[in-house]
Amino acid sequence: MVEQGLETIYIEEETTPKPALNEKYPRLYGHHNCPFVEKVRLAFAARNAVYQKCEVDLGKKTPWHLAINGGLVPIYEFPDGTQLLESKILMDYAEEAFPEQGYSTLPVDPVQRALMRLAIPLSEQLFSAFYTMFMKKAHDESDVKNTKEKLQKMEDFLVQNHKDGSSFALGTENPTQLDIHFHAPLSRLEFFRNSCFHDEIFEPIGFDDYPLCKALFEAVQARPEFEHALTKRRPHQYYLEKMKETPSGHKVQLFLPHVLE
Ligand SMILES: N[C@@H](CCC(=O)N[C@@H](CS)C(=O)NCC(=O)O)C(=O)O
Repeated sequence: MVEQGLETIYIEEETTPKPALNEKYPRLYGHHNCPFVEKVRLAFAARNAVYQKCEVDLGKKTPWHLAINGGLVPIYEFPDGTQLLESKILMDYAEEAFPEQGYSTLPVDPVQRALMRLAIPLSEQLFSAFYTMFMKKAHDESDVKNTKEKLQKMEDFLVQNHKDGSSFALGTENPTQLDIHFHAPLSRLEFFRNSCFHDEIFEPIGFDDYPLCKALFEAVQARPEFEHALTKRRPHQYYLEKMKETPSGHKVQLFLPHVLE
């Protein structure tokens, strides 16, 4: 058997067999553009943890992937075949498995940790608000209003917790899990800028009117340890272009190969 290292594997066809277990390193099955997988990559990057990437075409799911968890990513697989699912579980795993490496993405103070967990749903609410706009593709005032309200809630949280010298949500030196969660919808909003959805989504929402949200996005993007873990603008915009050609109400599954870094 050929020894597997850290080279990225691509699963591009429904008939592609499951790759042999990597005997040396864990493997993250994912997709470059998936925000849940991105969160896991960032949490692992903060802990300087090494794994092999396996990029999956979610429009051409293999039977073995469907059998694992219905065809979702992320999946984290150990050399012995044990698999862990769910992005939040994996973010905590990264934190607990590598305590001596990199930095912690949890605030030290338990009150701040609790605040962080209370605030995570703000990112999920923002995501679903603009995803609704994006799925409909038609301009709808109530969707714009809803998205702006959710963005304002995030901005208010950032104002309340702001500390001079930090653009992160809890005023920390390094990003926390909350920054990783907030960054996911904020980056997808920012990536509408100058995209094929600029006029329909970016302009009416007015992302630039939420300065602390924007500063958080920029601070996460500027971290050198995240450089190879972040979803890049151009691959995301390929997906937006495909979405633009698709009838309203229809989803585009994250595809391969030309969306890659
Ligand atoms: N609760 C899961 C959600 C993961 C998820 O929805 N991933 C999307 C890609 S962004 C997916 O795998 N979609 C495939 C599908 O819906 O069939 C997590 O947090 O890990």
